[in-house]
Amino acid sequence: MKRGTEKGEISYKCWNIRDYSKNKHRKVDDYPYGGGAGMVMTVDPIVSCYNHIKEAVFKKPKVIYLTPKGEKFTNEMAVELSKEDDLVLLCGHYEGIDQRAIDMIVDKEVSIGDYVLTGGELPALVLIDSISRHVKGVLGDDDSLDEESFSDGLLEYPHYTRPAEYEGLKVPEVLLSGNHKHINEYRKTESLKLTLERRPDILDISKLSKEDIKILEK
Ligand code: 6GU
Repeated sequence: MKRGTEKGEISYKCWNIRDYSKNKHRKVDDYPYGGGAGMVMTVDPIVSCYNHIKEAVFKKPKVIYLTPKGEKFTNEMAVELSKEDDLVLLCGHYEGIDQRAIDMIVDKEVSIGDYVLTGGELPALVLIDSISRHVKGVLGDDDSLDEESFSDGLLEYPHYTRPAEYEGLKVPEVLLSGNHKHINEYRKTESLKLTLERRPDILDISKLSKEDIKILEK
């Protein structure tokens, strides 16, 4: 983030919705119509804040509302969103925000997974990190964008670096062999085995070769 910011490739800014409350106590929530537990964020401070933000950008920014009921965030989504000029990440709190704020300004509702957090702030940071690394100038020379986990639909194989032996634990022999055919086979096998064991839900059998199937049958 620091590198991308210094290069001028990305920038980010925080707005506090409370600053847009017209209430003397800077109140931004109220009881839900129809009753029920918890509080709901009111529509006006959100829309006023959005209108203020819109003045600062060239064209209409894409507005993403972070909510546990949103569409599940994926790496694919990160790549798509990295192509946008401006993104507004709207963080809900309490039980949620007034539906009219969503209807008026939100383009997409996004969740980062099946668990409940107290607010959208941490999910917003997750999106910022994941989206930014697809913007040129953000990753350094030693960082890698080829997302082996996910881009080929398999989890990544295990990595090793020096020393070749640590407290009796050795790096697999094949990685020291210099035989790239064998190294690639070893890595593919480890990726396939790990994906089957840990994430069978992402293993797309129709995309596997005969050789891959043989490995998994072992
Ligand atoms: Cl985007 N918001 C909240 N509050 N909880 C979540 C979430 C978002 N994604 C997963 N859990």
